[in-house]
Amino acid sequence: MADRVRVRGVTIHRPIIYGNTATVLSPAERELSRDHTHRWTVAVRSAPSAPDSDIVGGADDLGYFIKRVTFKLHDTYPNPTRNIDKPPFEVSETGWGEFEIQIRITYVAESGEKATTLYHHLKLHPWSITFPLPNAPAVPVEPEIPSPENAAKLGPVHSWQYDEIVFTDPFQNFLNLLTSHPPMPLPKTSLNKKPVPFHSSNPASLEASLKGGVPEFTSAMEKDEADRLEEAKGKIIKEQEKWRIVLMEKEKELERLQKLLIIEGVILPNVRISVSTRKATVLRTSVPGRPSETTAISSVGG
Ligand code: SLL
Repeated sequence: MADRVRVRGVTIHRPIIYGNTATVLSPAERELSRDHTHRWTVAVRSAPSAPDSDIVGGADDLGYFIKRVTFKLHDTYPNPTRNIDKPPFEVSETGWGEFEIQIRITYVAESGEKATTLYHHLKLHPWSITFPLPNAPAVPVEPEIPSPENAAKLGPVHSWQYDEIVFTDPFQNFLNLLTSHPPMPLPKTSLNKKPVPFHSSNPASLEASLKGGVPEFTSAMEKDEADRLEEAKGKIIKEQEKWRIVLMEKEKELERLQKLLIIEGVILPNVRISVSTRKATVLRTSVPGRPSETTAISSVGG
């Protein structure tokens, strides 16, 4: 019974990745499989990759705490809800289009934890720069969907997201289960010089990923991401300061022009004969070097 006691104040997490790889079907395969153009695998895996493996992530078996992963595919697939009850938690298919996949992770019964739902946009087509890079024109550098021949040359497409499943106040027995399966730590840096998984927030990673190779998650990525966030924050503060000054100048300018309008007597037809116009006349006569305007104002005001 003591096992069913929650350990208050404790959080414990497990790093995972979820996402997909995709490759272009060969011309012969494309002949055979109707309109299908790609073979893809969507998966939930442990974050570190096994040494010398071409598989992204998956060094640890997650079956000790995950009971089932349900992948909800597009309705154009037969039996779109795919339940996977043992590792590897993945679905491989062929198809022609990208779509959103709902991924539902159910934990082992003794965890007493509610299921987690994640979403992944199945990516078939190579990453391209379709967003503005600093100092670059905001136009696509390459077509969004290359020909199958060109896509094949670029190699497999990878789209993976790192995440951490956090358990708060876990049951004692579940905590024991988790601590008896420590996750393999991420390597500090990429062991086989594999490029980091591409993310649009980090254009440099696109360049790296275009060199080919299998991406691998490393703990250095976390630091890099933190550095990028810090740098972005600094840029935003600078921009804010710049625009604050511009705003202040514009407000001063507005005030000046408003005064001028009053002086010119054109601010509102009914203002022309109002007291403010007379006041403006007084004001304007004190402005040196513009005597002709003073005359004009006087005649309006009068
Ligand atoms: C699109 N909104 O139009 C998306 C839908 C659906 C992709 C993509 C099914 C393959 C099959 C398949 O590839 N669906 O017919 O078995 O791009």
